[in-house]
Amino acid sequence: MHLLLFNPRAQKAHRRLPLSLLFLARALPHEVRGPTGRGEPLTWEILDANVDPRAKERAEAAIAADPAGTVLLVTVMPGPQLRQAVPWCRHLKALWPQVRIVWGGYFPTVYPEACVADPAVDLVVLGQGEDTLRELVVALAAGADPLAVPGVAGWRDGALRKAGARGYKVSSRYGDPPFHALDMERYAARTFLGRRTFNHHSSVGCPYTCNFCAVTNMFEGRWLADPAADVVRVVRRLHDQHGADAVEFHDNNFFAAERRCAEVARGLRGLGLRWWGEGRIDTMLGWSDATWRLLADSGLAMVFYGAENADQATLEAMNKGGLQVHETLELNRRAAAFGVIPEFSFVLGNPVDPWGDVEATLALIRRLKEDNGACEIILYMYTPVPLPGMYEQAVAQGFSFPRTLDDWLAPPWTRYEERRNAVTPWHSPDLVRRVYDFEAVLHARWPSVSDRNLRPWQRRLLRALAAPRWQAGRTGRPLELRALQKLWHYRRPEEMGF
Ligand code: B12
Repeated sequence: MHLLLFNPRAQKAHRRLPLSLLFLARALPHEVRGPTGRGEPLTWEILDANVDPRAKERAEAAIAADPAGTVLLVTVMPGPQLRQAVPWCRHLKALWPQVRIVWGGYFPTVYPEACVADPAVDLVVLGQGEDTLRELVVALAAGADPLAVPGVAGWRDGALRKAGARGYKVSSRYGDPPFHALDMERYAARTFLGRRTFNHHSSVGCPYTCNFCAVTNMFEGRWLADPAADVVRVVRRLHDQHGADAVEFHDNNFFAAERRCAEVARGLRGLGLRWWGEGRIDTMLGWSDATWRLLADSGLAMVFYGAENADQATLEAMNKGGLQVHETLELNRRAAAFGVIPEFSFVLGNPVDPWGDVEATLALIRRLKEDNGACEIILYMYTPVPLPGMYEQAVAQGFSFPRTLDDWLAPPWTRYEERRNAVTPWHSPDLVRRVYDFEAVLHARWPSVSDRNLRPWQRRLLRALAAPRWQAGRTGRPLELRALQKLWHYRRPEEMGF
């Protein structure tokens, strides 16, 4: 049996290690048993359309060689990956009906029914995939029922059928990622952090249950972290063997435990790395000066924080775990004192009082910039995820999710999960324009450090042109700024990040 672990193309300019697939490969057996009990070798390869323009062709050649003996494993995020995966998998199924196609990752985990209802997808794996995939390939090879494997879902008798739930494990227990399976040179990315940036993921889940976040659907408040020693070992490998000078930790919440982070920082100190991760404002505000200094000394350059909103009632409606608006202001000053850039992400236009929270949040952003011009701002429009809380209010206002993959591919929905467009009944075009006009002025007045295209003189010019608008709070229709941003291919931080 041969497994094709496939990463569909995401957006342009994202050369990041396909960790979902690399991690899955850690748990695969070398051999499986066929229906008669005879052992046969299990082989696998990772094909990544983000770095290899011929990835699809290679997959098709492998399937054509042995359709019944090949399993195509596709990792799917909403947006561009979904747009690629759906027509391609349908095409493959039409050509080679015997090939088995299994999807996993965030999209199938959150919306399994839409996936397995489509004839292009045989099965989906829900949540953490290592154990499930290992047991699934054993079942498939033996001709056993795959829907008896916990963590697998499929379509039976016209309905979604889920096997039992699967527990979660500390990720590093499956071993280190098999970097040898990839051409690592292709992943050494130039970013504002460094010339050779690699990514790692050192924990599973998140201890919080914010009701607007897809991670909650997947992990329901569980957080299992790799021990600091395992994190340091992998990063040192990236540094020593692959020349990393910067690391992005893609964990949902890297900074959830002070002791672990301090230990990681101790282990990274002296390597000359610059690094980035996601954390919570209230958690890190409570950390000692000694830990902050250690983090800064180890090369921590920027931390992504979900500040979400300036309206306290909205934060509560989001189940944001007790975060107070004033803590965002305090953290902004604290991070500045240690030379760490805070990158604040906001979720605007919630169904409770969309105009109220937008105006309050834009005012907060002005204060944050006045206190610390280096802070970075990321703006998203609120889009529901199917979790109790604001989602119910959204449904009451007429919101409903697509039911099929074709619906997901219809124009407003493809952009929906990118959190930019208004397909929600409570986002009026005026509200969306208010936010994006403000954003254009904000990014001209304070161009993001993560954009590596802009030259210093271009930054100066944008800043000077935007200054009168910013000072007067006159952000309506900034056509001249937009034109320059477009001309110079300015990239907003959320286009560069995650
Ligand atoms: C890296 C990343 C990206 C990179 C992708 C790089 C790449 N190589 O493809 C980039 C920057 C391109 C990206 C873009 C976007 N992303 Co993104 N991204 C992430 C991030 C930070 C890490 C993903 C990761 O590698 N995790 C580590 C691996 C090990 O975990 P995993 O992916 O969950 O994989 C495990 C299981 O899911 C499962 N599994 C996964 N795939 C498969 C496949 C098979 C066959 C099987 C059996 C199992 C399986 O097994 C794996 C091992 O246990 C996650 C958040 C996070 N921390 O996970 C968001 C996240 C996945 N992204 C998200 C979104 C929404 C996007 C965007 C659509 C928009 C945006 N603004 O964020 C864009 C567009 C995506 C696209 N399709 O182009 C959401 C998904 C929400 C949802 N409802 O599905 C997440 C969860 C962030 C969030 N909190 O909202 N992203």
